[in-house]
Amino acid sequence: MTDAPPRIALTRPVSDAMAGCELTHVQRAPIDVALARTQHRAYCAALCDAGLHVIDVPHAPALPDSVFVEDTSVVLDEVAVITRPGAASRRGEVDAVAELLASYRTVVRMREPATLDGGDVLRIGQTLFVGSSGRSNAAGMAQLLEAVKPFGYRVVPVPLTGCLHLKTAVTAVASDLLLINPQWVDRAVFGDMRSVEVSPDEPFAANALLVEERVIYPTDFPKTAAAMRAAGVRVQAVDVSELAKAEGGVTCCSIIFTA
Ligand code: CIR
Repeated sequence: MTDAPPRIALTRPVSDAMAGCELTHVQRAPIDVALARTQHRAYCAALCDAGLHVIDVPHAPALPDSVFVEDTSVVLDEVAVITRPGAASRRGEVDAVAELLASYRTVVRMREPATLDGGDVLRIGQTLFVGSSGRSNAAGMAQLLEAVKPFGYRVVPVPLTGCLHLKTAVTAVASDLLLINPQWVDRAVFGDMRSVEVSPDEPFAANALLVEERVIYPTDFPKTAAAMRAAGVRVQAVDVSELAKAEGGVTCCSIIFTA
């Protein structure tokens, strides 16, 4: 019998410059960087607890948003696509991630004029739903399709209003269950998949991280957490309040794949 290949989570430490992060739909509020680091460590511990092997991308103290590694790549079993992030201030984040991913996958890099953030990409089976956000453009989607089509994936652009990324509006919390804010994305895009709606007074609650049969989920959204539990989802709560001030959620802080 051979051992299953390890499941890996790439993460990146909180930057010293995090207070200078990009913000689009969130008002700037003071960020306690020390507390953000403590919360990020607890998040990494939750990933370890789920059985993932956590590997740090080298610290980038001068890149404010570098903790949000998700945006730098789209990693599938067959290929890793390195994005060209929509915010110019974030383009320096990709090289270190590409270098690490090259140990595990063939790496394909997006080129100008493409822009795309990994936070806009929701994979359901062989479909990559991609948010038509302020960060991801048509050239980005075309280059993503070019990279993944040989492996049988399709790319479906998804209109989005009122939030930063597609996965701010919708994530998968089980293989056949979505968590969605219907104010920001049209549920019909996802066909007849079942869904749990966020509580109307918790609009940012649709970003959940499904890992190994559990969902890592912010403590900030108790009503939506209760609705997920009622639907049979195992919820593991983590406090990520300081990361939320930088407009980040729980999917943003890791890149998860099988080695
Ligand atoms: C940004 O605006 O790019 C960061 N402050 C937040 C990125 C969050 N990433 C994500 O949702 N995937």
